[in-house]
Amino acid sequence: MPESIEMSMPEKRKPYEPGVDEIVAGILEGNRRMLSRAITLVESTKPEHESKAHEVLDRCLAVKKETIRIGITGSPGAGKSTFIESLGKEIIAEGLRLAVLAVDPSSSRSGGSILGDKARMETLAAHPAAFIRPTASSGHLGGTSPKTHEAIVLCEAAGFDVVIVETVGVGQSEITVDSMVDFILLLMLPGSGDELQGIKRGIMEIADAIAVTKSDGTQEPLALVSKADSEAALRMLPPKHRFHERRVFLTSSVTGKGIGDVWKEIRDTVASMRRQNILQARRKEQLKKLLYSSLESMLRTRFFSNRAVHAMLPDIEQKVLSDSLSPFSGAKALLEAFQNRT
Ligand SMILES: Nc1nc2c(ncn2[C@@H]2O[C@H](COP(=O)(O)OP(=O)(O)O)[C@@H](O)[C@H]2O)c(=O)[nH]1
Ligand SMILES: [Mg+2]
Repeated sequence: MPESIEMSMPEKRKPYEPGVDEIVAGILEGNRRMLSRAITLVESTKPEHESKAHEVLDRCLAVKKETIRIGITGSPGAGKSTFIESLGKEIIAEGLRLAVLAVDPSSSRSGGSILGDKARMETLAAHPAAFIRPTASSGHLGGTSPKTHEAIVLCEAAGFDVVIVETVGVGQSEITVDSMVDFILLLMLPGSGDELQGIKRGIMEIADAIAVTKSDGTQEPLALVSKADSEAALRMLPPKHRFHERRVFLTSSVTGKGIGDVWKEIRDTVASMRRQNILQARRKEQLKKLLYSSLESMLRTRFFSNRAVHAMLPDIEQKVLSDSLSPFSGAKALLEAFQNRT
């Protein structure tokens, strides 16, 4: 129908923009094109898209379903996308519908593989029960931002039972992803024992399970050593959930080894969290975080797009740089200008 409207007005080249009702109806029907549009809308930084995005989100949030949200993290090249393809096949084989929100390494400088994620997830990309949405990491390390939470909500309203978020393990991205998923799986390459110290420790603390990837061929003995190392490292860490013991799996996306076990672990853990009401409490806590992160981002947008602030900013910055004004007094002056806006 949109096409016919465009064709009937050939002189106006403005692209057809569906309204909130049409977008929501499309999402609820499971229309992927509408889902994609809605995700683009929530990701948009244009002020005129904000209220439309919020209306769509409000109505999608009202759709309640028992879903599973999984975060998959690890260094570039750890095998995340390939792993998601294998895990995804297990998931859709059970008749579940799967959405993948993937960091697309080809659109960021973080490296990783040269091929886009859609090529890594060939089967899923072509499967009617799966939806893959690559996200550029636009300014957010690891590719996840609070907007990812909004995208999850939209995917669930569109009928997806499982949502996987792929993120590059760089610290902050895990904290962000932990605030929006039920279960975090950390993927580690065989022999990456040094990752168990230092910054990677923080990532281990929020992981619910670890998979040592590429446990096939000549890498197998090394993977076995890494598994033992990871188990030892996990024993040193406080538990994430008191009821749940973190396990380490050996997996291969080439032979399929361990993939089914990982899926069972995720499914069973989430089901058990749901039975004990831990999942519901966790999701409420996550909504609260989303409230504050939304508030912060709205305040920031309004602040920096404020005319008075905009006009004063270069001068204040100059004064701070020339030591004639302290950064604190500068910030205060800008805030006062913002508060006095008409
Ligand atoms: N041998 C082997 N290679 C793998 C496996 N999984 C991924 N790879 C290879 O590792 C490279 C990086 O994989 P990719 O999924 O793009 O990693 P990502 O950057 O973490 O998403 C690719 O060349 C894959 O073919 C595996 O289970 N076994
Ligand atoms: Mg990838």
